[in-house]
Amino acid sequence: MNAVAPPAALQTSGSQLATLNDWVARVAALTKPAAIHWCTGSDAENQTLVDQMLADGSLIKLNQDTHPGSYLHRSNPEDVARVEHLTFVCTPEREDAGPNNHWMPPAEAHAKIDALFDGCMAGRTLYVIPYCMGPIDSPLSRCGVEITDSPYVVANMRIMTRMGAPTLARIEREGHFVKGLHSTGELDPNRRFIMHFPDELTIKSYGSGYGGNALLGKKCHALRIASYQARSEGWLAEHMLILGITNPQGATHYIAAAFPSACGKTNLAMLIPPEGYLKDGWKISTIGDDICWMRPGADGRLYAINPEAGFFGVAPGTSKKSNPNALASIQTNTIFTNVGVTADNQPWWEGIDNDQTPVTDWQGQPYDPAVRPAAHPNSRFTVSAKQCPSYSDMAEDPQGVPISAIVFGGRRASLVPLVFEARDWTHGVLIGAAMGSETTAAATGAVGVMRRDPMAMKPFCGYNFADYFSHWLSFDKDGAHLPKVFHVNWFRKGDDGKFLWPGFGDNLRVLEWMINRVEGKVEAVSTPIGQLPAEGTLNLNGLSLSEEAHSKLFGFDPAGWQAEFASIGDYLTEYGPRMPQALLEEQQEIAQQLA
Ligand code: O2Y
Ligand code: MN
Repeated sequence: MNAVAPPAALQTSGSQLATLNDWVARVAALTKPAAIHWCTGSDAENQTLVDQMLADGSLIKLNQDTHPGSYLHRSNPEDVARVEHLTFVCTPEREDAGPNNHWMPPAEAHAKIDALFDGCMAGRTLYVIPYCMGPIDSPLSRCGVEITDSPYVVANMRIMTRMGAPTLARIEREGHFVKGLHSTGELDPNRRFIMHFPDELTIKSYGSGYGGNALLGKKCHALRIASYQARSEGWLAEHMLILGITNPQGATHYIAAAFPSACGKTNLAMLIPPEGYLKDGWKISTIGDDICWMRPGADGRLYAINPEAGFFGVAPGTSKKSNPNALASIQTNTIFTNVGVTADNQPWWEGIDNDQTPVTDWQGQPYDPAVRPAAHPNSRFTVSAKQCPSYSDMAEDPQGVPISAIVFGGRRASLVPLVFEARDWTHGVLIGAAMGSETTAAATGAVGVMRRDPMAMKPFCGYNFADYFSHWLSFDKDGAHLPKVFHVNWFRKGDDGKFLWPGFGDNLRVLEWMINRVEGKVEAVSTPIGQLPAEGTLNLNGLSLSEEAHSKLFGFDPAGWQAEFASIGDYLTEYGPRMPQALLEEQQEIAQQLA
C-alpha cells in the first residue's frame, strides 16, 4: 500500500497535516485498501478515473458528438435514492437529535458501522478527497475530507465541490475539517447505514454509491453536520435555492427559497422571465439550486453563499420548456445517472420533450414502457454550475450575497393562496415551521394528507427541530436587518383539478411583488395568516385568470385556516417542552384571531 500522507503535489510548504494523515492511516488500517490515492481534482486525474470506469463498465460513454465529455452511470437498481430510514444522527443524548431524526448512541453506531468497514476496501483503492464547501477564500465556507472507495464518487465530488490542493492548504491553516468515510460496500440494502456524529464533525456512510448517501459534501455535510455547526456558530445552513433578480433599473435583490422535494427548486433557481419582463430588461441569475449557508454581516443583513459548485439535478421533467438553462448546462461534461439512452447513445428521460425515443432503459434493458420508465424517476445529472447560462459571478463572491427575502413554499392543492407575507420574523419562523405538502393519490394512495416539512429540512436538520426553531428565532435581535419572509404556493388547484397558476417563468410576477414589498412600493391586505397582495399590486398583465383562480389564488378562507391552525398547534406540541414559547404563542394568537 502507498501514501498515507499526501504527495508533494498536494502539500504546502512544511505541511504535516498530522490530524488528517493520522485519520487516513487509521481508516486504511481498518478498511485495508490495496492502494491509497490523494485526489488533486486535476483534469488528468479525472481522465484516468473516467478511463478506468469506462474499462470496468461503471461508466458508459454517451454520444460524444452531441454530448462531449458526458457519461452515463447505472447504479445498482436497489440503490437509487437517499435512504431516510437508514440515516441516523448520533448525538450523545437522544433528545438532541430530536423526534425529527433517527438516533443511535454514538458508541453503538461507531461499533455497528466500523464492523462493516472492517476490510471492506480489500483489493480496492482508497481515495482521499479534500473538498471545500463554498468559495475557497470565503469565511462562510467550510472544508471536509471524504474517504471513499468509489471513483464515481470522486468524479461527482470534483464537480459538486472545490476539490484539491487549495482546500488542503485551507485545512492546514484552519486545523479542522469534517471527516467523511464512505464505502459502497456490497450495495446490500440490509448492510447500509448513513451515520452522522455532529459532535465529532464526522460522517460514516456504508453500502450505497448513490447521490446524497455517497456524495458526503452535499446533504450529510452541507445540511446535517453544517446545521448543527451553524447553531453553535451563529449562522444558518438551509435547504434553499438562492437567486438574484435584477430589475430594469439594474438593481439586484437576492432571494433564498426553501421547498420540499418535487416542488421545482432547480427550475425556479434558473427561471427565464416571461416575454414582457424580458423585453423590459428583467434578469434572473442563479447562485444555487439546493443549499444556502447564511450569516449576519456587519450591517445586520443576512449574507448567503451556495456551498456547492455544481448541480445534482433530477433529470425527468427537465426540458427546453420547463428549464432551458438546465438543458443548456448539460450538453457537455455531464455525468448522467440512471437515465435511458437513444439508439445513437444520447441521454433520454421522461419529459425531456424532444423528438427522440429511448431504446435502452436505466437498467440497461431494452426499453419497454410496460416494464419500467426509460429513466428512473430519481435519475440525475451532475454538472458544474459554471456551465449554467444564468450562473452568477456573485456565487463566487467570498462575502456572499445579501438576502432581501426568504421564501417558504409547499405543494398545496387547496386552502393556501399564491403568496402571503409574514408580519415579522417570529411569524416568518412559524410559517416555515408549519410548511408542508399534500400527498397525491399517485404517491401514497391517500389524497390530501398533510406532511409537514419545516423549512424543507425534515430529512436534513442535524438536531432537534424545537432547538432549530429557537435558533431561527434568535436572529431577531438589536441591530439585525432581517429579510422579509414570504410563503408561496404554485400548486393551488381549481374545482376541475387543474392548476390555477401558470408557474414557470410567470413565478417572476410573484417575486416582483415580493421585491416591491421589500422596497415598500406596494400595499398589502392584513389578514390573520399574513399580508396578501392588495388588488392590482401583483402584475397579472397578459394572463387570463378565471374568477375562481382570482378568488382562490388571492383569497383567504377563515374556516379552512382555523382547522389548519389547530393542526399546526398539534404539530408543534409533538416536539414537547423544548418548543420555543414564542412560537407557540404566535400560533395561539393567530388561532384566536381565526376563532
Ligand atoms: O436521492 C438522492 O440522493 C438525491 S436527493 C437530492 C439531490 C439534489 C438535491 N436535492 C435532493 C433532495 O432530496 O432534496
Ligand atoms: Mn434538495
